[in-house]
Amino acid sequence: MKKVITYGTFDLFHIGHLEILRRAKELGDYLVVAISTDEFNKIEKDKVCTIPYSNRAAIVAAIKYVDEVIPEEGWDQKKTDIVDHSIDVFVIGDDWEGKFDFLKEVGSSVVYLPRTPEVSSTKLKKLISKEY
Ligand code: C2G
Repeated sequence: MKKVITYGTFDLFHIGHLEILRRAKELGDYLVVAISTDEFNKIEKDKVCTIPYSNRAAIVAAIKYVDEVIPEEGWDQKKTDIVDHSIDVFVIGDDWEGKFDFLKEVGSSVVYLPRTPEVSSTKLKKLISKEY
């Protein structure tokens, strides 16, 4: 079984998130998604999530491409995740191009996929804030 992992916040879930999960699953048989916790986002990513972790995790877990959801609590867990979950492929959007090549050291291939244009959680937040 070929196992794939990807990481993200997945706040205000949108087509860009769905498309990365769809394409990630195409690269293997089993997809693990590590979702940034509210604390990790706030402290490390300087992002305040609109949607709390529990809801973001439930939404992603319900997606047919996704086989398992785990929390992402820090920048440094990726190598451990890859070893502990016997991951073959690490996938993420190309906005991270080159940033995770070091994961090849623990035997995972590293794939950067083109982002879906024109959509982002930030844009959605701006649209929502204009309406209310
Ligand atoms: N994404 C995409 N197209 C978009 C928006 C996002 O392909 N229009 C992808 C991103 O490249 C990422 C995934 O969707 O692979 C999740 O995006 P975010 O929720 O913004 O995650 P991010 O803040 O990039 O967190 O340790 C890695 C981080 O957790 C990644």
